[in-house]
Amino acid sequence: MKRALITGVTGQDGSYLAEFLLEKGYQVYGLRRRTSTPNYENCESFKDRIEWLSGDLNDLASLIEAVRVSQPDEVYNLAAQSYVAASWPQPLATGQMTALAVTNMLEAVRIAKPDAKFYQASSSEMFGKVVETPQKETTPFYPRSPYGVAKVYGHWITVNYRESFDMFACSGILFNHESPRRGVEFVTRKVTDAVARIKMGLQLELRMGNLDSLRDWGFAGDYVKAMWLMLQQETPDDYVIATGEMHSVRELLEVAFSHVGLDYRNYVVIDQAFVRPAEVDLLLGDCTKAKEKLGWKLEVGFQELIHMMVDEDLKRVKNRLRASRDDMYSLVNLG
Ligand code: NDP
Ligand code: GDR
Repeated sequence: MKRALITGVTGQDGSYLAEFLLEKGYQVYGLRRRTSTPNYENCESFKDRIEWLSGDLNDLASLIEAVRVSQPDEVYNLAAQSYVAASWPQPLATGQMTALAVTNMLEAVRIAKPDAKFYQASSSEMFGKVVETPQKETTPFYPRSPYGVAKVYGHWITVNYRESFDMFACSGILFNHESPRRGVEFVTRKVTDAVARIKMGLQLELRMGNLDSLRDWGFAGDYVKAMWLMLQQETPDDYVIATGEMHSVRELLEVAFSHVGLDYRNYVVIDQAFVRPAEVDLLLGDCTKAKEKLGWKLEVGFQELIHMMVDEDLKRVKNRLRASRDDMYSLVNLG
């Protein structure tokens, strides 16, 4: 039985990856930091099948212990401060969690299980300002946020450990990928959650930032398969994972609102609070290398993805409404 250690397992990607590896018969170890209230929501249906380890990216001792205990064949380093907008007000915390912590994780592997294969969650945010489109593995980086700068560090330290210590370390340069498990502050989920709440009469408007930015949005379930494929190769390498299609935030609004018969123009209000100090105007990836070398392929397209997210949010909102109505009835009956 193969063993995998995942950091960031409670997040969007970590939960899809854990599910995927469990289905493949892996023993999955999930590293989670202490939180004052449990946040297993993304892992709810399979959390009893994961071996949970306690640790924090900023605490090297806890990472060494996690690697020592799990003795993994594969390590997926997904944990990070992953919200770009939060990286301006928290540049140092972002630097610690998204940049330096990668060195912590690489050191833990080098010390406790040097032959483990290592995956680093790099990002299309490293490309930042447009230098070349579509963006591929050889496109120069020009990050536009403290988050993007931190990810560039994480990328290069992974390459450096591969070249310095002969470690099997790969960096996946993934473009935006979304799902019903996406955090609600990211733009796709913010929109689909609002669509559901507006449809059910719980929200009147949606406050947004830059509607003109263009992104290459794919489905997280497809992207975690690419992470795994990278670690199944004979030699470690870096790969871009993307759909090769780009859509504006405005288009996202159109697709999401029209799915429930609404016109976004009646609800969206532009709010400067959501406009960033420096924007990444467009991201469009070329994943020819991943298709040819990994045999990776995309299964869910943009429209299908947004419809899936709206449908899931509608279900969630309706369930919550039903539960609070039931609570109210039982209170009335008790009275
Ligand atoms: P999420 O924000 O959903 O998940 C981040 C995870 O990191 C959470 O499990 C979080 O734990 C954990 N984490 C954060 N800080 C620490 C810490 N100090 N110690 C231990 N764990 C910590 O991100 P995604 O799943 O969307 O992304 C996964 C990775 O991929 C991230 O590194 C992200 O930057 C990168 N990436 C994501 C892309 C995307 O479009 N989704 C694209 C390219 C790269 P907790 O639940 O406790 O907060
Ligand atoms: P991004 O994702 O910054 O690309 O990073 P996000 O969904 O936050 O923003 C995408 C684009 O939408 C614009 N936008 C808004 N964004 C948010 N969150 N809220 C708004 O109200 C809003 N209005 C417009 C943004 O300006 C931006 O242009 C994601 C993260 O998952 C990173 O961790 C990952 O590395 C990259 O994708 C690839």
